[in-house]
Order: sequence, then C-alpha cells, then structure tokens
Amino acid sequence: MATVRLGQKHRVLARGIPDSYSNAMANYFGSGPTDLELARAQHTIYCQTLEDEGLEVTLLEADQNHPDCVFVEDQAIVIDGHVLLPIPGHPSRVAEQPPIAEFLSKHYSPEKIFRMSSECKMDGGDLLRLGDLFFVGRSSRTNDAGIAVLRELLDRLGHELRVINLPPEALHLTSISSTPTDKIIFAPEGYIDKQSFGQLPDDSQIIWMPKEEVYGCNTIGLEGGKVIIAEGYPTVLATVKELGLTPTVIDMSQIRAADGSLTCLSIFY
Ligand code: CIR
Repeated sequence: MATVRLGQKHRVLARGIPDSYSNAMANYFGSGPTDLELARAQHTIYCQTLEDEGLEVTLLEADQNHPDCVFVEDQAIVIDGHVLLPIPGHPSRVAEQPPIAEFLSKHYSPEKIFRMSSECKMDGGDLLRLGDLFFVGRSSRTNDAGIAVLRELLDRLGHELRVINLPPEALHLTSISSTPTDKIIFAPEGYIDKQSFGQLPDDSQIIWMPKEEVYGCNTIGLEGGKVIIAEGYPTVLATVKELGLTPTVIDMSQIRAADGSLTCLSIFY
C-alpha cells in the first residue's frame, strides 16, 4: 500500500495464495504463475521479512474462487486513519473485497470508512504517496469517477492529488513506481512523461531508472532507512545503496508472473 507515510507502517494485512493462483490475470509483466509451491514460499518470505522489520502481519485466508486475491493492495486504500473501499477496476476482482472490508471495519469506526458508487472504478495499486502529496494513475482499472471520490477525501484531509495518465503497457501507477522514502520517487524511463509528477517539494526528488528495470521500481520503504526490493534489478539495488538506505532483496518471480509487485501484497493499516 503506497498511501501511508513510512512512520505509519506498523500493521500489515496480507492474504494467502489460493490453489487457483495459476489462473491469476497476467497481461503485463508475467505470463502466468507456473509454480504454486514456489509462489507460496516467496509470499511467506515476504510476510516474514515484514515481521522481521517489526511489523505486525495478519494473513487472511485465501479465496479459492479468486485467483488474484493475494493482491490485497487493490482492495482498500488507507489514508491517515481513513479507509476508502474502491470498486475494484476489474469485474473478476470485485468479490475479493468483503473479507478485507470486514477486517478493516474492526479497526476503523464506520464514519472513517468510505465507499464508492457503482460508476466508479479504482484499484489501490494506482495510488502513490510522497509525503503529503498524492498521485493517482488514470488507468484501465481507475476512472475519473473513482478519482473524484478520492479527491473529495484527500481535500478533506488537506492533501493534494495529481493525476497521471498511464500508458496501456502499465497496469497500475505502482506497477511502475514507488516511494522508497517519503521524499524519493523511483520511476522508469520511457513509460510516462518526465513532467507527469509535476513540481515536487524542494526536499524531494524523482530518480529515473532504466526502462528495463521497470518492475524493480516498485519497492517498500520502511522506517530506519530499510527498503524491500525485488531481486534482479541492479540499478535499483545500487541506487538504494548509494542513497545510504539498506536494501532487503526478495525473489518475486512467481508474484511477478501474475503482474504483482511488492506493494500489491499488502495493506498497511
Ligand atoms: C491483476 O491483474 O489484477 C493481478 N493479476 C495483479 C494485480 C497487481 N496489483 C497491483 O499492482 N497493485
């Protein structure tokens, strides 16, 4: 979940990988998972890594009827003590949401939980937060009606929202970018216009990575300068080190095979 500041990352919601995972959608980075056991092993290491960093991880049971259910990031958007439950952008994923909504309703009071009406579409994976500045991808999964609801919530919270048009070759904004710290964006060359993010605060910067390392641009920044990154992206790894941050590298091959990135597997609440 890319909508919380580093200092707000204490509790994580994740979800198991169903037996049906080989049927997960794969149209961008992957051509479909081929090894369920390995996928589960990689997911376990992911959860363990977060636990090792002191985070409390809750694992919801997998939903066998929903091959993509492990990608919980898309199902709920947590911002400063508020929860926005979007209408997931792909019809096959809409029914993944109720158990996640139910879980979050135990932690947030009803007046802090917001829903979208039927004309809206949004996947949580289209959101990116840099400090108090928010970006949303207008994508095949996120439409203007959904963006309007998000804007209303962010206006109320006093945060600015900027819209970034995603090219057809990108699934989500966080498929191609992340904020390893509250002041840095990683993004790949050749996907979006370099002006897309607009003028950033003086203390913040975008670091452009080689196009072929697009998948590696999705990272999870944690307090204390720790950054979880995917294995196999040397420029991303070198950059993290040059910035004085401490990388933890995870093999994500069977998650990538279903177009999932590091942030897709968790909701920080
Ligand atoms: C999908 O197409 O919805 C899944 N196979 C991948 C979702 C990845 N989620 C994300 O980028 N936030």
